[in-house]
Amino acid sequence: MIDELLKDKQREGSFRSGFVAILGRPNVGKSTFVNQLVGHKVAIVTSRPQTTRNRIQGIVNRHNAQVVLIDTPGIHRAETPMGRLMMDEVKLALEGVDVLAVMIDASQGLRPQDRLALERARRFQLPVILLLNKIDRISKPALLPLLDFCSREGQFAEMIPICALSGDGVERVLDRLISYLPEGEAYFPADQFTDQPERFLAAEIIREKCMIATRQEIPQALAVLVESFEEADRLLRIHAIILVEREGQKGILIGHGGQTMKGIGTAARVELEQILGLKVFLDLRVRVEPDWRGKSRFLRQLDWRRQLEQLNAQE
Ligand SMILES: Nc1nc2c(ncn2[C@@H]2O[C@H](COP(=O)(O)OP(=O)(O)OP(=O)(O)O)[C@@H](O)[C@H]2O)c(=O)[nH]1
Ligand SMILES: [Mg+2]
Repeated sequence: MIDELLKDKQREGSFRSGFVAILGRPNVGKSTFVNQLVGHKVAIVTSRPQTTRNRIQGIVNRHNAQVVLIDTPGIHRAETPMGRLMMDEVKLALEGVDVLAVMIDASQGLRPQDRLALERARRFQLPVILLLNKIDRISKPALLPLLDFCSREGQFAEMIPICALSGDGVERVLDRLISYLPEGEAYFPADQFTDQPERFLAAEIIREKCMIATRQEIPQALAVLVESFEEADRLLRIHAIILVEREGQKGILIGHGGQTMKGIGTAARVELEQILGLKVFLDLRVRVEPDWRGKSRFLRQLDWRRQLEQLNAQE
């Protein structure tokens, strides 16, 4: 039905489509924004910086347009091979996009750490929209001077205050983004909302629950590898390995009498069942892999696009 509507519009020639990359330093709310507009969870969200590690497309369909939002890892000065891989993902996300959106956390103002993202955006001859997120945390009188300051700092096609968490202002952003897209047909069918296969979304949901359950350096030392993902009789069986870097981290993740891991497993299973609409059996194991973030063998294993190629080659 929606497909038919989209096709009608496309025939009329007034339909627009294109790609938008969302850039910004870690933790400003990029993934929250993408999920909010897509209307489905395509990217995990935590209160910790450097949550997103790969570029992820979230597809937004409206009667007059299809907008592919590309969520990216927070831009920072990378110090580990993992960090450098994340910054490579940002680079790849920028290939062939039509518009750029740079997000800042309005409650913290425009910070020196935002400059890396702003500089990156400036290198392209593309319109740049500045999104001032988390306006629920800032008073109205403080917003005007911030807008004024930002307009002197950079040449933005638009500056839009939003609250990605509640959705306040996000449809306006979408309308403005659409206005910069070329006329053209949809790239994806109307029922597809991400390019990330379910198998890897599952790994991400597990990682999110682990990150939420742990503190300090552990959230960033985690990785999740789905070893098998098999559906039979409306039951999805997922076996996954959670990598940590040290024995102590493993102990914390498992918790007293296994309680922490049990909580993680339940939270991940409940959410996966809701997202995938299937009963899920989840088997989680924790493995210590010293310094996996510095080893290219593991980093390759975590690249879902590469993993997908390998899985397809095996078939
Ligand atoms: N108060 C408030 N919090 C927000 C808003 N948007 C996002 N957050 C919170 O900010 C934190 C970071 O959100 P993410 O969406 O993971 O941020 P990100 O920019 O994708 O972070 P990285 O993936 O690490 O680069 C989470 O705790 C969100 O709930 C907002 O509009 N208001
Ligand atoms: Mg993110």
